[in-house]
Amino acid sequence: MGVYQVMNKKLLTWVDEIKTLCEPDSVEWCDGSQEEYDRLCNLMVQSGTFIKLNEEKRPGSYLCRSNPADVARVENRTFIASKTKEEAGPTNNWTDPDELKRIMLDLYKGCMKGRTMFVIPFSMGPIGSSIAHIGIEITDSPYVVANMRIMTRMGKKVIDALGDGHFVKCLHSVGAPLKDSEKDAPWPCNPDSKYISHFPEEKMIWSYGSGYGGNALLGKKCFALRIASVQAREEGWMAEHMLILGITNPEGVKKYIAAAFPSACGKTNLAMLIPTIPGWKVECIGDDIAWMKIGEDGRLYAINPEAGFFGVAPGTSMYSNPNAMLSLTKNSIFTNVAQTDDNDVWWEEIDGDVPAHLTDWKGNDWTPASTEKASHPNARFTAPAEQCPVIDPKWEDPNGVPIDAILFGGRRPSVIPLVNEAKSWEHGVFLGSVMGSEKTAAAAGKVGELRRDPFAMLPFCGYHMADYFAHWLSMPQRTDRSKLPRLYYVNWFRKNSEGKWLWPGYGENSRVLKWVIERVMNIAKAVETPIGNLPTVDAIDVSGLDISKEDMQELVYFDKEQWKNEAASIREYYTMYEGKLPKTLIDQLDALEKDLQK
Ligand code: TSX
Ligand code: MN
Repeated sequence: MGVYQVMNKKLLTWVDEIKTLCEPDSVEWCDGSQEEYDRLCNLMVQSGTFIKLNEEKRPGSYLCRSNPADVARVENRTFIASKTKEEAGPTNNWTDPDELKRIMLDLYKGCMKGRTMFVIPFSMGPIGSSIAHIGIEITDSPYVVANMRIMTRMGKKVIDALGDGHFVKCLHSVGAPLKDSEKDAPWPCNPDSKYISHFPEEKMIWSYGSGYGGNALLGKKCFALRIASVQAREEGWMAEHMLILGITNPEGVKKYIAAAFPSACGKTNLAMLIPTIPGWKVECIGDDIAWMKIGEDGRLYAINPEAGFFGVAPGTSMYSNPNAMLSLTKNSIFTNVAQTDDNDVWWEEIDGDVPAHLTDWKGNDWTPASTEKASHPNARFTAPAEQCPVIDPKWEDPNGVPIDAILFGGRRPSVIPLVNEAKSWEHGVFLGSVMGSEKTAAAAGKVGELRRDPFAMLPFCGYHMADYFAHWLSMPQRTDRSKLPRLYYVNWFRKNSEGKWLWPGYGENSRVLKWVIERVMNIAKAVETPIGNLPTVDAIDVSGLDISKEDMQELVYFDKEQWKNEAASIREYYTMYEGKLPKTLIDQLDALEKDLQK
């Protein structure tokens, strides 16, 4: 338990205020120590929230099963409570901030009865970095404390760095007060009432009712994306839903790339990919979020505001992502995965044979004959970034790393080539604004339906998406445009007419990264087309790869007629932004349509 001095008056007042409102049994200031972490994990083992995994197989690690009604981010309960609906824009749920506060203050009243209220000081980004920011999360969930210790820099050192300075107020409650002597649930939450609320003007987050992931670990999506995107716009920097990787060629030249993908495109896999081309190396700075600021030399510098990976477990294997598998061999938390009979973890598509018996994510017996999945499709691992075998030596550099290229991508079985270089910054912003994926699973919407997810920020932009486009477009006014990264659109998911993947993906994507950085170095070939600069058919290094010339031709091909349809679809999509869409983007679309007529 933290026994340390807190001098920040605003912080002390706020903690007092929340204590009076939520009426916890006790208050603990988290110091971030290993002892504190171990103590809380042991308490959760005793209470039935955590299962200690096999110490031989998975040292220092725990399994946790959530309430089946609390398994993912709840987008329809996520609110941007700006002063006006106009500021939140058409892509966000807006609610009047005063109204929302009235409702939530009522919910928060006495909501921590029978529980401990934890105060978590955390830094998003290396402590002391000029790109980093501090938050304080108040929560009644020890699960949140344990996860925040892996996902952020947390504890006393943050209080020391904060001094009298500014912090983002993050309030979280599982919304399940305990009556006298009532036994707690393993995963307390409020199945009836959930609110994930953002107050952009006040830079404040109020979350109620859920203990899961981005609903509860408020540093991640709520702060580092939704609130930070607002701060970034006000202050002239960028808060983006991007991985950051370093790539080194056989001559030892190193470049840094950031990349935005919607969900289910393998962002974490790309962030720590093992190149198949000899002599090339990829190192990981981060797998989810990039904060980027223009440095003194005019270049764009990026930090990973996080300190861990909160990754989707199902699908992760030594084939899809060996470095992720090696990151989670110890000191990790697993939520909603299956449990093996020797007390290790299991999930769909993990390496090896399917065990004859498992305990599934709901705690029930499972055999290969079961009709349900053993792990939940959104089951997660929480693993320290420093455990990644290819973590970049500069991943904690307070100055960040200079970004040479930014990739946008999505799952597009047709139309979109393997890689396409934007003609200019403005053209790249156009490409980012129209990116998206065709649906693969029928969670919501039809399979095959194209869902645009601009910059992969659709659920994460804290203000009007058209204003966000305008902010991107303003970057060349903030520096010499030649110093900005080059922008690319990639697509690992193109299929042939028989529905077979044209590109092998995974480690072979290093061949595309090679073309990208050789374009940056002005040594790779491209042809100018109406949609952007495409690799010539021989420009992508396919040495040692079993791929036909015809498939390669199809991968870098663009079809005029298909693109006329794509342009029409973009025009239709743009109507949702009505009068707010920057004219520059309409000009880009007009120019594309005109070029396609030639
Ligand atoms: O993560 C993926 N990446 C990026 C890797 C760095 N996935 C998995 C997506 C779900 C999270 C991919 N799936 C990728 C990819 O590049 N490509 C594909 C499609 C694909 C799947 C299997 C094969 C090929 C392509 N297998 C064979 O060709 C044998
Ligand atoms: Mn993400």
